[in-house]
Amino acid sequence: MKHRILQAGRLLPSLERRLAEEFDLHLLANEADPPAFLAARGHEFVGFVSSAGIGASAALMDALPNLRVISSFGVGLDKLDLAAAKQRGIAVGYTPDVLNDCVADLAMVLMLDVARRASEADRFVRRGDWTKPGLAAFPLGRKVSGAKLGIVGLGRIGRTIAQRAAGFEMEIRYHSRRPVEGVPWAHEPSLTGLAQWCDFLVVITAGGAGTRHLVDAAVLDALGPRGFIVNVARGSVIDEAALVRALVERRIAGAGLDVFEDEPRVPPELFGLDNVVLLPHIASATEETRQAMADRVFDNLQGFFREGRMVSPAPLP
Ligand code: NAP
Ligand code: 8YV
Repeated sequence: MKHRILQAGRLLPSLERRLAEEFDLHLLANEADPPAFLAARGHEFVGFVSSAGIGASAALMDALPNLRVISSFGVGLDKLDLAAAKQRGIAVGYTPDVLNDCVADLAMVLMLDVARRASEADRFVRRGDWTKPGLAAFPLGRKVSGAKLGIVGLGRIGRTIAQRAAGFEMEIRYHSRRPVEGVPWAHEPSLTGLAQWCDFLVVITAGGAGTRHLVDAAVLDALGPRGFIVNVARGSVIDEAALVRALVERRIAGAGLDVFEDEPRVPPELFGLDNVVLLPHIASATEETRQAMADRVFDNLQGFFREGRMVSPAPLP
């Protein structure tokens, strides 16, 4: 008999097909009244497939009283209540490592784009400004190669960003709660100190309560009018209201943002600023990486039911 699995949201069609072949899959997205469905049929499910963006709350777990495993599409666990899962004996799988390359690549994209004004220059050309007689020349950008890079969070992705930045001959330091052993980059115990030192501050910590507004007005002021910030972690890690103020008042040089506090809502004050690059949370969004993430979601679930262990079990508190 096939295990009965509930899926939240929609995933890659190829993953949904594989899940439907292996399991008795039900899509919560097809239900007109999900809470009523969960109340009536929640007891049927032993597995739950979710994503970093949706997560799983304690209330959801309560609505699935026979749940044994959650397999999440993504590495971020900030929306998944790990303590509640542990308390209920529910195993959790996620997709670390397979997305390191693409998230790190996108951090470089944002750094280069905002500093070299690439998106702004593209708008300049499309508007026809390049051909307008008498118009001032396009403004100069800032050099990335050889600049000082501060990385906030030297985990799997942070390290991958550092490796790429080393290829740009950047001087690299990082901030995290503990120094990381065996890396050639200097640990900076004070985030404000790191911001003061660097030209580019790239944020790639975990999200959640522990890092909420880690980058606040004081850190932005330390970064200063020559400093750029890039966020590929979670919107919650930066005090977004303080960031908007700092950008509007030109107290920092610019920002490259893939993530926001209340996605998909982006503060409208940012739309008119040329020194800001805004992306719709696409750091892992390549065909190759999303397929690798999909494979890991499937392998975690299949591994749990066939062998009692997942390829990538999430660390439970
Ligand atoms: P990871 O290996 O667990 O690294 C997380 C890093 O954050 C660690 O170095 C950790 O170091 C640091 N950290 C945690 N709490 C901190 C704090 N309070 N202050 C300073 N540093 C802190 O995770 P990862 O795989 O690199 O992924 C990082 C995050 O990227 C994910 O959790 C996810 O939210 C985000 N992400 C975003 C996208 C996207 O599409 N934009 C894609 C993938 C991942 P210490 O514990 O030593 O402090
Ligand atoms: C996800 C992400 O693809 O992995 C994460 O934590 O933020 C992205 O890679 C996205 O959230 C889809 O759920």
